[in-house]
Amino acid sequence: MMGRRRAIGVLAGAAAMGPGRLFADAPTASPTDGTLLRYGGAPQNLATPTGYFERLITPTSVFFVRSHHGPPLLDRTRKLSVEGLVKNPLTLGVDELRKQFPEVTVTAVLQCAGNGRALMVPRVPGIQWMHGAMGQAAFTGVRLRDVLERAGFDKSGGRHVRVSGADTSAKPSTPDFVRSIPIERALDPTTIIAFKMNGEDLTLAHGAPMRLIVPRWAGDHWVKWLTNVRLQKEEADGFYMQTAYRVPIEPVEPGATVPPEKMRSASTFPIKSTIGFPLDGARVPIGNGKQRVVGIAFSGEAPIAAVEVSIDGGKTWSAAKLEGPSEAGRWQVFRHELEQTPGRMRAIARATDKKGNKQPEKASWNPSGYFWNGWHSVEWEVTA
Ligand SMILES: Nc1nc2c(c(=O)[nH]1)N[C@H]1C(S)=C(S)[C@@H](COP(=O)(O)O)O[C@H]1N2
Ligand SMILES: [Mo]
Repeated sequence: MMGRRRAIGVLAGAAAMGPGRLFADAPTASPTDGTLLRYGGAPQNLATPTGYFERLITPTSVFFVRSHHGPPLLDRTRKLSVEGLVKNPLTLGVDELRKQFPEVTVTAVLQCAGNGRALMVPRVPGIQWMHGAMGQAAFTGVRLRDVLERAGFDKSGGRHVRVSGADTSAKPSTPDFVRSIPIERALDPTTIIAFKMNGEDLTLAHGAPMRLIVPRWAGDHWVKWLTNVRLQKEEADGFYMQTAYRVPIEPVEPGATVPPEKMRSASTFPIKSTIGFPLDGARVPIGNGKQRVVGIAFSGEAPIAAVEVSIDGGKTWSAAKLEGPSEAGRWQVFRHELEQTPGRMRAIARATDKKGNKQPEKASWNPSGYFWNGWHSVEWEVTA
């Protein structure tokens, strides 16, 4: 078995080389032994190994991490201020949130917009994530709507909720991570200020003491180490809102340059499925001839309707069984049993949601490599 340090080295190398030499799916580099996969040498960009994408909840210890600047100090008493176009500005710690508002738990996919960027052709700059910049967890907290209502928000003037956290950049030239969400999204009952993940207090890497949860929308909206919520007229200024995390309004040719006015904020993530078992490159004994293909599927637009699996390169497809609650922004596990024969086998998965969105064979290219959602396939070797 390849050790953790070796796997890290291979991934850092893969990131430097770009598509064509991708190792993150190799079974030895994608263990399920409780380690995360480190990208580009940065300790705060950690991927969940693909082998975990066969269960409904991703354990927190192997849940991917993406932090632009690294975490601030751990301070569980840090307060959140709610201000701007509100009648009663508030200052709240986790204790006040728990005492003053009803607690809710939302199970949702947290996915970085750049997940799968390494698979974009032509290559685009940025962290070369393969499949592991996503996970699903149960988040517990209070509704942002309830907090805004308590603050007496101005419904006519306040159109955007600006959110920022306690992390700061080590380099003065790099801006802080500041985002905003439109008021409609802030009032959505699934948008919550969370202080727990999978039943435990939030860990520092995932935003302790509190973070924003914006189900169905990409991870960049899910601000960690939340310290400030400000209702204002305009979208937030700054690099992370006005330059980064933007996608073309209309599809563009691969490799195209897209002017800023033809871009919009990357919000709802598209339909996708990923196979977690078997791992790409595995060698498996034939056994009784049965093999299972297991993975996860989700869409930010609608609940999943079906996942199909093909073992003949996409000529014929069979419906897989779905497990778990069916909701937009929440993943279900799919499971399919097939007959395996000695030699090389390849399985492809594709998903459809209840609005009729179909996972495309090839993802649509965009300059930042966001929302890769092409068909995922794995190859394994069956030994007699
Ligand atoms: N304050 C703050 N919040 C942040 C970030 C950050 O750098 N700083 N990164 C965002 C991005 S781009 C993603 S994908 C998610 C990742 O959440 P996780 O590390 O808990 O998986 O956090 C988001 N929230
Ligand atoms: Mo992200």
